[in-house]
Amino acid sequence: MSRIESASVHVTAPGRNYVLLRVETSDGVVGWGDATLNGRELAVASYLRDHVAPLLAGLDATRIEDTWQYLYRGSYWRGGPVAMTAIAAVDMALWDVQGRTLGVPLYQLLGGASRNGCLAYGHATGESVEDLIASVRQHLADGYRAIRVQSAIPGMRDVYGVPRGGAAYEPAVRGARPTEATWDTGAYLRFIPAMFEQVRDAVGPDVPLLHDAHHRLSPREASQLGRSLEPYGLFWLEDVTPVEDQAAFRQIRSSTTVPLAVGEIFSSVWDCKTLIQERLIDFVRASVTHAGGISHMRKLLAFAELYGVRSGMHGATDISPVGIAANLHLGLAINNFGIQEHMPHPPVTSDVFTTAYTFDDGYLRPGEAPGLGVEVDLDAMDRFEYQTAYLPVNRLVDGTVHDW
Ligand code: EZ4
Ligand code: CO
Repeated sequence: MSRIESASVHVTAPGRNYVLLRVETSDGVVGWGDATLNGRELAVASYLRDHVAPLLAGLDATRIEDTWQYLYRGSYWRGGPVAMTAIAAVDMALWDVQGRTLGVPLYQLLGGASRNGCLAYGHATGESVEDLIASVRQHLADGYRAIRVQSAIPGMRDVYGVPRGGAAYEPAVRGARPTEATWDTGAYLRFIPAMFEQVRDAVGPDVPLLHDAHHRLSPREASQLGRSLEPYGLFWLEDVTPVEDQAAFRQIRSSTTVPLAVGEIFSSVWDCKTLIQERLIDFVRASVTHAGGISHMRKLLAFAELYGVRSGMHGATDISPVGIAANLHLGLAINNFGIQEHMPHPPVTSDVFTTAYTFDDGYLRPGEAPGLGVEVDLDAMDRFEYQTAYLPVNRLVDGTVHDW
């Protein structure tokens, strides 16, 4: 029997902060799990280092479900992003070990491929609509078959998802405190329909376009935005309102037919049970890294399949290549895959991570390497020290704290 010999936590920062769990078995097989929770990285590192890793040594490495239940039910304090990200890392690492032990890519253990590749969407941004349209065209030239569009908004200093000076967008900012953004809902609601009109005019009706409202609207405002965007045939409108109150989506759903995606901050199926069961959304954005690993995401997406809700897993740069690989193996295997967010990591990331997954012709593919198919360079990790970094805090024009 293969036992867990050791479990160690690694914090590194090639381009941005990452937390990784490394599991090694008595047979000398190594598996990796992603434990990165943007802006709260060290809380998960401590949860793993202080409370989980010591419990893993000696367990049967093949008992993945049992270990998941042991950590979830066994902690008594179940759920929440910190615990569920920690459990996800253990789960991913054990599935990685299992795939490597058997010499098969993980998707083969999840039922095999259900498609040729995972349709990916890229992020087009612009400080003006003209720049945004140029960015959409560039993405099309790069092979993307679906594109998220975010642009600066006249009168607003900084807008979610839009970097200054054409730099690549990275949500977290290094520094001792979060940066502060200013938000004006009225200006946003007036501008976005006009933006979509111009983008659609420029690129034609066929390109699937997405947009992220990033939790800033009330249910009524979300309904208004959804309606105003119906003529432009969006693939999805994301995170229109904060989602602690799942019932709020009943109001939005009954007011607009725009396809809705939500859930990059979900920790488990309990955060979206009503949304799925009442068909209040079209895509669920939960990811393997933040929602309990492969074992839990499989159940969440199997439940979603019953109600015609498809996957749209979070894939921003704060999910490490290990977590992205996990999303891809699962996405390839399930029937109700929808789309995968693709925000390529900067080149420096590959100093630490070597991935078997590829992006080609608009599709991400997990590759055929055993397990998750991501190699992590232990020595290289030490060259990139953790630096405090936070997601921005958002305030209204009068200074009131708002949702970011
Ligand atoms: O806010 O990755 O759709 N993608 C997003 C991202 C998330 C960050 C959070 O860590 O909304 O920008
Ligand atoms: Co988002």
